[in-house]
Amino acid sequence: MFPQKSNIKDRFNCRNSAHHWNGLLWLLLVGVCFPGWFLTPLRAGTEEPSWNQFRGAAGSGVARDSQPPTKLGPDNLAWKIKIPGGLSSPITAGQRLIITGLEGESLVTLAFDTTTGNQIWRREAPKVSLEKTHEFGHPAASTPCIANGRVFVYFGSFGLLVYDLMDGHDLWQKPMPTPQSLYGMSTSPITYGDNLILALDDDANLPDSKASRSRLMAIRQENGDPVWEAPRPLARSAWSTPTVWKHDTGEDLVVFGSGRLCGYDPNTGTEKWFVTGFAREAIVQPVLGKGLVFASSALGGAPDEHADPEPLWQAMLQFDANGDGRIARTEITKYFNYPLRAEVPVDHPGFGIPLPADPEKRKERQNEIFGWIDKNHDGFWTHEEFVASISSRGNKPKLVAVRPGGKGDVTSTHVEWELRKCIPEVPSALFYGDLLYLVRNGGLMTAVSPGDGKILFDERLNAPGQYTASPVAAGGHIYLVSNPGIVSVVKAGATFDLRHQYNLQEPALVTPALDANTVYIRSQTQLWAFRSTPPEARPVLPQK
Ligand SMILES: [Ca+2]
Ligand SMILES: [Ca+2]
Repeated sequence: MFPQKSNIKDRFNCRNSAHHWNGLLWLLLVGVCFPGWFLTPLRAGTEEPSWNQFRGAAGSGVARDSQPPTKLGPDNLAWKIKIPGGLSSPITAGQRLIITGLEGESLVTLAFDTTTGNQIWRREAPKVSLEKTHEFGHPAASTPCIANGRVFVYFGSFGLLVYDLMDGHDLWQKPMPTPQSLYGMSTSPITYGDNLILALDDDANLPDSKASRSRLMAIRQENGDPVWEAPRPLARSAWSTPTVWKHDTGEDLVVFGSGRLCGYDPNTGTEKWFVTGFAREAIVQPVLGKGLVFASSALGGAPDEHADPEPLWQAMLQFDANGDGRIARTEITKYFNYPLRAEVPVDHPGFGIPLPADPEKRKERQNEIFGWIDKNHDGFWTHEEFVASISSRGNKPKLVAVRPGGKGDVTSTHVEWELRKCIPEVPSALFYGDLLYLVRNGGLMTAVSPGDGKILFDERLNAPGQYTASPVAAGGHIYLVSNPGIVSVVKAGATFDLRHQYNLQEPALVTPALDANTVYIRSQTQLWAFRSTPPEARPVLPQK
């Protein structure tokens, strides 16, 4: 009942053949005058997916042969449409753009025409109870992916749904138990050959076991049949998306989990190597460049190994009800917590680690947290105890660069270099034009030399606030989006060069998508398409 793969391909080819004839004539006329334009328009209409998964093709965050606008504004806003809420990124293939979201209680997948912004199809996931998510999460946080005319959608609340890219009809679906996750699921499926790869890290244990239910799986894209499944018994909930690493000695599937970066054989799921010493919260996607793989963690967004504990202590003193400069066990109230982010109010869920909603369990957890710092068990947190605890905290922020070819624990053998400051919490790094770029809370952008970890610059974007979206790049420019909704455009290079900023005037937490000439940005309620002038609309310059 479902169209065969070949039919889907035929439909693509028919659609594109006319385009190719027109395009060929056009290229003969125009390409002679402007050879630099040759590649861009041709790729725009081909069936090659342009930004087909989280952070684009191969998860690089980079669109090759692409020239999106370097200034965003009403002049190049091709369209803007109202969309349901969600934290998944837009993805594109040819003329289709896909997003997921939550409309009322319905998990939806929407397809738009990239040229016009018109909706082409809309599908609702079967009704399921929605997974509980932290304020930092969302039931539609995983980015779908596209391969061979199919759209693969993962919702933590349901499992996998697969639709036809052109008309949205059902191809197959695979309900899966919702993993138990501190913030809610956000990992995204990726494509590998004819398979789909999905990492489901989980806080729940296997039956009658202390090992976690976490698993990594490869599934056939055509029909959902399992290819292999690898247990990850040590892994607890995580929010990262795997990366396929092609290197000199083969291919690794790199999976970042709680405290550990692992390399697997992507054809069998056999674990090959791992690096330890990360914080418990694994969020960023592993990034490739210069023959290395990069991954980082920063608990609570503290970017620096030598973070100042004073702002955290000052925040904690809000619990010092009797003003004696100590926090007593009897001063534990509803929001008492181990502080992570001094810049948000104590009643904000981001202030500390996630706490159970159930009052009894919450109290139990808070008492446990109290014990972490009250080392002498006298029933008080003193300033001295607090500072000592923060300073000696393990798993400090770090970014590592790993060489390929290792076996087993390669922490001491294959780590090329480590960086202990300027580490982002949520945004993945970006490798572009031979440099590694980072952006972190507060609007600080860092360029790092990928060969040795040397910091080339660490500069303010003058767009403060938290950063959740990962930076993306095309046409020699890097696009960075702050949670308050400021888009910064920075020229790529070893010297900081902020070129342009645009205020979306509403929060934006989602990694943008790029195609040949457009940057697509999802803000809280809108999807924006900023498009550079197509070459055919530009004035024809006299030939030299
Ligand atoms: Ca007190
Ligand atoms: Ca004490």
